[in-house]
Amino acid sequence: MQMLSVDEAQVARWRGLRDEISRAAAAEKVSLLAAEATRHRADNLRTIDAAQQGHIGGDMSITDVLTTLYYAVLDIDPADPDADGRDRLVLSKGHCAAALYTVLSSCGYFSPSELPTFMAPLSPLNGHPNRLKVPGVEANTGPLGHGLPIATGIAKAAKLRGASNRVFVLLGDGELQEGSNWEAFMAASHFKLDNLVAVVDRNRLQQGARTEDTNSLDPLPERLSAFGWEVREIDGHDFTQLLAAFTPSTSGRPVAVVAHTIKGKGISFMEDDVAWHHKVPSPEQVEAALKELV
Ligand SMILES: Cc1ncc(C[n+]2csc(CCOP(=O)(O)OP(=O)(O)O)c2C)c(N)n1
Ligand SMILES: [Mg+2]
Repeated sequence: MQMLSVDEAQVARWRGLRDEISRAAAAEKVSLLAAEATRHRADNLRTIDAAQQGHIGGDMSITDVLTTLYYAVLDIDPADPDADGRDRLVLSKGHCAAALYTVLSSCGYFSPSELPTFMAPLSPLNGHPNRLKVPGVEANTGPLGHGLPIATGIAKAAKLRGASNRVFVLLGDGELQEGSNWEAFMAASHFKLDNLVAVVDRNRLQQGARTEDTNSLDPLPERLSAFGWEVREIDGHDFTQLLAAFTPSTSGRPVAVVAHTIKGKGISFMEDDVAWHHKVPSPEQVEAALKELV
């Protein structure tokens, strides 16, 4: 198996852009993040096109969340992916690995030139992320319902060590039908893990149907609040709201960000259509989508 290594030029670009975003006035911050997210959507689409496999709908719904975290929130160094005390992002909805790989490579954890190997035999860029193969990946995920329990453990370990890093976990909404999440919600509030942030990608679609027609989650904010979490409900495609939602806990409790999103966001014919959970676009559809994105 080939090994992935840091791409210094990409890291330099990431550092420059991240600095610019941190110094920019509010409106400029939003437009820099939006432009970067659009680039990520196009690269993600090309990755799925090269592989002829993937989960494009769920990738598009988390692109703005991931872009905000990696370009404006997480305390990380892509040139030193195992640094002690780094913030962590666990992608619990591991089927959306291509979205994570796109953003990690843009930060320079590895070269974006690796993206076309997504899901090819012997490529480390598997259909679901593996922390032993891909720098920047913090947990092996894919079987839904594991990321929050893992992130809860990482956050508890940080507390035990007196470390001040934060732990973020990105979950699907259909994924919340797995009971393991609710054990972790309970444990995290019991342990007062105010260093833990669970972002729910509330796109209201799961693999083959709407969440509310399958096993309803509403009233989701109230349920999370009843489990002892500080709940922040936002538009998950609004960068101003995303930046505000990722500020540290003010309550001493773990934070749940319910991010209302659109599956397929940014590609008009894919938006809010369950068919695009893991359908692969035709060459004509790729061309049409890229016209909307670039
Ligand atoms: C335990 C488990 N059961 C089933 C699957 C198959 N599966 C992959 S994605 C998915 C739907 C997930 O829906 P959601 O969490 O809402 O994700 P998104 O809408 O973001 O794609 C399912 C059932 C799985 N990966 N793990
Ligand atoms: Mg969903």
